[in-house]
Amino acid sequence: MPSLCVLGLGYIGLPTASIFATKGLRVVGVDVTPSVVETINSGRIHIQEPDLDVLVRAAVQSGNLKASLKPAPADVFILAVPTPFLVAADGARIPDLSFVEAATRSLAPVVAAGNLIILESTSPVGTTEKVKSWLESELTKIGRKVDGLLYAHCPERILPGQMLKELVSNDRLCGGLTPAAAEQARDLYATFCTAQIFLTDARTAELAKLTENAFRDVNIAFANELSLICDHLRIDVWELIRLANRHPRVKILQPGPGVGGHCIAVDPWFIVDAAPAQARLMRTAREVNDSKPHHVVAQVRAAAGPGAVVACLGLAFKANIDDLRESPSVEIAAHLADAGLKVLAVEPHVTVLPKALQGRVELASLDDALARASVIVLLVDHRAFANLTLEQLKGKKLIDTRGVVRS
Ligand code: SAJ
Repeated sequence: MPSLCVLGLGYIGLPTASIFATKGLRVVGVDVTPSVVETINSGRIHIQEPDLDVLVRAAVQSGNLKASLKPAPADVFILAVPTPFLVAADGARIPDLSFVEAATRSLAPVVAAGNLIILESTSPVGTTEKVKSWLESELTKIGRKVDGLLYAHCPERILPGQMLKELVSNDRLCGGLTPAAAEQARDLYATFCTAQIFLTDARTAELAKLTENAFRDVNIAFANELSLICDHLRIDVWELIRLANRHPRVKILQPGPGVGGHCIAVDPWFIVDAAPAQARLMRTAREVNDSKPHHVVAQVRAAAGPGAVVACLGLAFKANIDDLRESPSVEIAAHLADAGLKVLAVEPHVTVLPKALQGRVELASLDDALARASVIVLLVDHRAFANLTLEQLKGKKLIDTRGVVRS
């Protein structure tokens, strides 16, 4: 069995490294943050995902997973570091590949002939080719010559909240810079992946991953745009979508307070950056989704008198998870506090508010918030809010961005 070195122990790298380790491969997981390395080596985790703690504990206890600050020699290297974007002065979103470049260059002292280097990070088209040229230039710099390196892009498609299930059961793409690289990557993932593994070239795999998230973003934007149209025309958008979806070929998604998370709100920009003249629909979808939190803030401000108490139900970026990063709900709560309203946040999945809200917003229980607030803004369709009724909210103003509260 090949040995592995996984660079980046976040939401993708940690489950991936751990599942390989539990299948008997020897894995060194690398992270630049000392506390992450210590936490994992003690069999604990620094991120939240159902059952990930059990998997990581099993991987560490088996002796097959070791975390380290520095890469170690291995047969296969997997890059699973973040690929965010930077906002330029003119507002353009520019992919930030600095983490991928740094991780790639860090491999130069340890790679050996015939090693396979897999880029798992969601990346703009052409990044796998860049990985090759960064590594080659770093090898030249340190005076090493390493033959026969193979490169592939194998994007991750797992859904936060169901990662461990989807890691095993989702179909995978292996895009090689050469067919041999794609084949080797396929053989590796077949260790744990029970679904189909499709081979392609690296550029197609890169664009396929971006396309999947752009597709979802455009579809969510359609639903969000409908919600704006319905607000304008005083039509119930939930009823409208329910009825339109009775058509056999119509499947409209659900509107919400905006699109959060680290993928769908980011990846379409990589396509827009690469093909700005062509990617008109994707750019507009991003703009529609990014504007939705401002629409919600305007609705709440119109409903709330000066100094009113507003209850924000949910802060996570989507239902039934505790991930508050890049969450439109957090953005909305912050804007409402800025507007001088007293904001109570109800988020059953956390015990501490994110920094952006600390000292400005009060974390409250659902009962407390419902008793004190005159305006209720439902932001996340958590199971904890599923039984709310209009009767319970009598006398209060309700802005239900997820269509949860029923009569
Ligand atoms: N949302 C809506 N309405 C909907 C569906 C979603 O407003 O009908 C919102 C959610 O509330 C959330 C955002 O969109 O704020 C994104 O949520 P999501 O569940 O659609 O997706 P993510 O970001 O959790 O995970 C996505 C997935 N991609 C696709 O479904 C195409 C996942 O498979 C990817 O692996 C992941 O991005 C990633 O890492 O790229």
